[in-house]
Amino acid sequence: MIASASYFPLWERIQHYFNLLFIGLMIRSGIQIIGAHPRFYWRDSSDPKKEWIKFTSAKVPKDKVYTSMDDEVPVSPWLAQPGEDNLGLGRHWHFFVAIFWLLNGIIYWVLLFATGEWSTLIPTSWTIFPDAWHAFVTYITFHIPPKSVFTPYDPLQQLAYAFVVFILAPFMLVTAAAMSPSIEARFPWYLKLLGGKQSARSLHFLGLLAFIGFIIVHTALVFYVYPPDNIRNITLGNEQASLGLAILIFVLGLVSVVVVYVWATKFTLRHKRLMQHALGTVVDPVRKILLHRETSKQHYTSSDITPYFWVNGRPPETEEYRELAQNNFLDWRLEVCGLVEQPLQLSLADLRALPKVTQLTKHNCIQGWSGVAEWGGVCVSEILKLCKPLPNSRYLVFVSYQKGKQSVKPELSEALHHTFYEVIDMTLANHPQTILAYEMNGEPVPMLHGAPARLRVETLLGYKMVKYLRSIELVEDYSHVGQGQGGFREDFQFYGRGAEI
Ligand SMILES: Nc1nc2c(c(=O)[nH]1)N[C@H]1C(S)=C(S)[C@@H](COP(=O)(O)O)O[C@H]1N2
Ligand SMILES: [Mo]
Repeated sequence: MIASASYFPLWERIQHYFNLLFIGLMIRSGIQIIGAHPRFYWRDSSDPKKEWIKFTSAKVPKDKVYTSMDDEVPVSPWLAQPGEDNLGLGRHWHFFVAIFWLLNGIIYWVLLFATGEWSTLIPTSWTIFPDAWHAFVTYITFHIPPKSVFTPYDPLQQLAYAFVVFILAPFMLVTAAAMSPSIEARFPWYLKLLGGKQSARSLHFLGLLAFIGFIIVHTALVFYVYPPDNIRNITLGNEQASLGLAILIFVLGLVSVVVVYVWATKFTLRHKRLMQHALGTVVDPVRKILLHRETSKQHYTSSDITPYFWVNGRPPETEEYRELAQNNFLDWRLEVCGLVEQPLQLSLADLRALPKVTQLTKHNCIQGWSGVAEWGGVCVSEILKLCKPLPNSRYLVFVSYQKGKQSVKPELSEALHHTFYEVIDMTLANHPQTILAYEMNGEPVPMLHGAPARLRVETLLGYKMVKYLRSIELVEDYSHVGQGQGGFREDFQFYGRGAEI
């Protein structure tokens, strides 16, 4: 037993506090994200018949169009950050906090090894296992080990902490990275290692459960086993410290965490656009530097094609589109306009006459589902060669025949009348697997999946891949388009500006 030395240095106590603050936000925003597609699978087909667990009572109807957005479940703001059906903002929070949680973790690791504190966590003798078993039996039979066992942790505690710090936390990062469409597209082998997108997502979820389980047991034991000493250690770092002061700091610490959580939730729900921008200011540069330039190296095989492929976004309900469809899209013209030397009106036959590419790729919806299909069409770079962008053109605005219509909530009623569009920049437009697809799995693109042509950008999330294409406009700046956020989903659902994660 160490006599009175300060077991827990100040840096460790401060980092413990920040870890608590961050992990709660990570869990709450994670729950928000789960609500957007409350089903888990092991296979990338995301076939609801093959889910292994779900958090919705909804059944997927067979007789009508049921989109993945219809399947979303709103989550109470008491649980999720920020709550309701705010997937976009929940993701902003998740990535924003993840950056700081990771930084906190890295500093912690460095200090652990720099100060020799590591020896309190990393076992150096095999006897840790029988000793930990012994401790387990002690606790499970509602006994408390003698004080002398804690140096400063008991063997079971030491193993559990080492597991969380050196295995569980890195595991969350590894499985998280495998869910980014750009990482999947650029390093398909990495995704394979984890058994695919849905397997990575399921493993990430199991990691969440492990974290929650750990937090519950950890907190329970703090209050069950020598609580006054624990509260002194957590706050003041040693067991000789004043208990009154320790309790005061402890309570203030917890209250401050609750205040931050309540503020973060209320403020985000009240100022969605502001928070979309504020959190994006931190997340966007990181995402852009790491992922924006990665190109897709996906080459799945036809045996990977998933028979089940969720739909998101219904076919346009206008007379104009109905007539085009009735006539097999013979009269359809894709307009290419804006800052170009040569404006174009391309028929389907024109598109088919251009060099054709086919690609077998994985589609990743922001909500969490995935599917593999073969897409056939023409590279967007070919279109750019034809229309000759002017030097000041920087973005491509892909406009749909469809009006965004996915919610009947009053706050989104504005969205009912807005044309679906999404913007990508020249870098993405010139990626080799950025195509206008007019075929899916060897057939003309089916109505539900975007007939007669839709965009495919294989390093991005699905929401960028506009279906039912009407036109492509080249612009220097997109702040005048829609609500100016770079797309329908960014405008009305507060999704991130980039779609690489
Ligand atoms: N016009 C239009 N395009 C759209 C959407 C939409 O609602 N309308 N949804 C997007 C989203 S969020 C996804 S995930 C994919 C879904 O493509 P799918 O319906 O072919 O599966 O289309 C994208 N393109
Ligand atoms: Mo999506």
